[in-house]
Amino acid sequence: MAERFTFINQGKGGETHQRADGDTPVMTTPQGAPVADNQNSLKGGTRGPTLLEDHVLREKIFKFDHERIPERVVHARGMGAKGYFENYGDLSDITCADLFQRAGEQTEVFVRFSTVAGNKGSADLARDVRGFATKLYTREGNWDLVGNNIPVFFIQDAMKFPDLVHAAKQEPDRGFPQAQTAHDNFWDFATLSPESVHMLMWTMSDRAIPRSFRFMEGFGVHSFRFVNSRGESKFVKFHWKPLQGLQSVVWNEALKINGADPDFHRRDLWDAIQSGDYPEWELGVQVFDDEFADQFEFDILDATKIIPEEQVPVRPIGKMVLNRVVDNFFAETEQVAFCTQNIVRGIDHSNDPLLQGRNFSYLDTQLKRLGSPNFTNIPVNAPRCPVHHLLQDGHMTMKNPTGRVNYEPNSWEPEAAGPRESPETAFQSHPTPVEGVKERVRSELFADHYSQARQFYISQTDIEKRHIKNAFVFELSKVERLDIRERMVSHLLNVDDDLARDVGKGLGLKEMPEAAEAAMTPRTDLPESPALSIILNGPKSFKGRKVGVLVSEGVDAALFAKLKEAVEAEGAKLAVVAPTIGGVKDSDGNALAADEKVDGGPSVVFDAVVLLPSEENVDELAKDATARDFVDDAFAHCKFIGYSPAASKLFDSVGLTAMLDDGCVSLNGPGDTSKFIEACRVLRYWPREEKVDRF
Ligand code: HDE
Repeated sequence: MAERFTFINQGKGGETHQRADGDTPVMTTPQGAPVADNQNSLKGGTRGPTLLEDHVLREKIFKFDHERIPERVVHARGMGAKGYFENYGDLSDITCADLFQRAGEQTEVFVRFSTVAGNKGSADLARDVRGFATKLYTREGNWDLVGNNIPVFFIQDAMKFPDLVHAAKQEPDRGFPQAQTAHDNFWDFATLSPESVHMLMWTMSDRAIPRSFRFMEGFGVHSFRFVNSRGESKFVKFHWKPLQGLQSVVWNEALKINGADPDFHRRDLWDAIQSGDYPEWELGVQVFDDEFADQFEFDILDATKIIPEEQVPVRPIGKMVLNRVVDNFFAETEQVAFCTQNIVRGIDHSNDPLLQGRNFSYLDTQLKRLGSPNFTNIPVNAPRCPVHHLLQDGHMTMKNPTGRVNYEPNSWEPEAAGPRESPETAFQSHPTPVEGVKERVRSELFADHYSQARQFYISQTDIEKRHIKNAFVFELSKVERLDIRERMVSHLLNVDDDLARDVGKGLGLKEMPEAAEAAMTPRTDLPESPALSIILNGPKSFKGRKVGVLVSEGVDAALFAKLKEAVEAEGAKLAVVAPTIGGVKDSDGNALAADEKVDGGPSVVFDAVVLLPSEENVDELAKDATARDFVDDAFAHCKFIGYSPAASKLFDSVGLTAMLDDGCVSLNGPGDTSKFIEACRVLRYWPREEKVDRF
């Protein structure tokens, strides 16, 4: 404990002060002077004025006044975690990056997941892109792979980024809406920038409402380069694939989770790691040469395009395991400074104009946020390898450089001369030829804005297509201007006719608009890519998921015990939801502790639910509106529902008795519990959706 509050051991004579009563440390001022009274300020008389002389008070308030730093201009809300990357094998044929040379070698990692548009205090389940930023502390310097959970982006050129972000965030006059794109400014900008249509398909899909950070993919988005020790280079795209499988929530659920638990994603990651259920992602690469790049249908420098995995397979090259939470949220998650420019020998940038712009922006923003070019000395940002340079001074210099030499070349004797260049082991830009006239242009190859949007759409299952349509209708229904709504439908006509018509119908358009004018005729011959569907890439088991069990006094002890056993055998978790947080007595008279009171643990925060009321107390439970919501929502969100015979009264209370389907599994005896958990492996009972989703 003492260490938690001990900031810097001062070295000579700097032992922590100890209190006479044992091992609690003495509280000091930031200057190290012991504090006598942390409750009362210094006053001139018992009821007199506080004295300006009170340096203890002034310093305490001063530190407090300066606790906040500017929040990130985008990706303000995030959650960090620590772990390692383990390399699968020798990749020296394609890259000399040190971390990819030796099988089994581990490299320390820091990850920050985030939402993009909302402020730091916004809710986790916003419909939004998720940031997936990784810092790998390699032996040859930090490599930051600053990606998202969606493999394409809204815009093609960094020049458009401030406008995109302004349009997406709160409208400037009113300061709302918070953390959502369902407003006029965003859709106005997006529909005037047809390059965003592909990304809009992704953000209107369930990718934008992940169930957890643990169940989403990450993408480096841009094409990068791998370079081997012979100086040969190939292009590469990076993918993080969750070994937990993909999973998202449904939109109505997301809206409710935001109220029930705005920290849903943060808490999920924290709880999983703290309970030893460490999330893992495989790092995969799509490697391709210049010849492929030249014959590919689209420009590989265009961040609004993917290379389908079916065309260039993703080769797994290692695994990341997150096995530690942060020690301190501010020190690590807030102060971590990702910079796309942080790359290492063996990896290089490409000419993607978005990436080129990012390489300026990230370093610049860190200076604004962290206040000093010495942010590389903050522990979470400091390389783990030796650092020797002759750069110096500035705000918050943390090291005491010794010696006389701060320039190079110099002719001092080797021990005093300081660091020297090392071309053999250094990062070298791949010598790609550059030619052309200076001009503000966009490559013509970037002009196809619809073909891959269509490919994404046709690759989805019917359920996912329905969700995409519903999302467009929801978002555009919040847009006040009819012409903006129509403009979006005019773009959708270039993507898929059915999609456009259903969205038009959902918006109640009297007439369909003309299709938007396209710079290049959209292609309709791109094949489906199953890798783009979430449902087709779901988990193999129910591991890592959570079952909420609604109980009342007298809950069947044997059934509950069997259920718990089956849930835990699957590697899932069980939470008891009871009328009071004091829990209930089971049928054997034993106390069963509650994890949640029923209104604090609605069914939206669980992957599946079980209703275990007792015959004697079910009527009481059925009178409670939140207990009824628990059942009604679980059914509406297509969750698997296990239930004991007494639960029929709960179904009656919400008018569902006649609608029960195969997703509702009756637990008549202890043997049925494993059957229920097996059913849960597909996560949702989707056939129900058509019956409950009318608009
Ligand atoms: Fe970022 N982005 N971005 N971005 N971005 C930031 O850097 C920027 C883009 C991404 O958890 C900022 O430290 C520009 C694409 C993530 O700390 C800022 C452009 C992708 C994070 C910035 C882009 C990203 C950021 C804000 C267009 C996916 C969170 C605070 C040229 C490949 C990192 C900060 C974290 C954060 C600029 C586009 C991912 C302002 C100019 C494309 C995951 O520098």
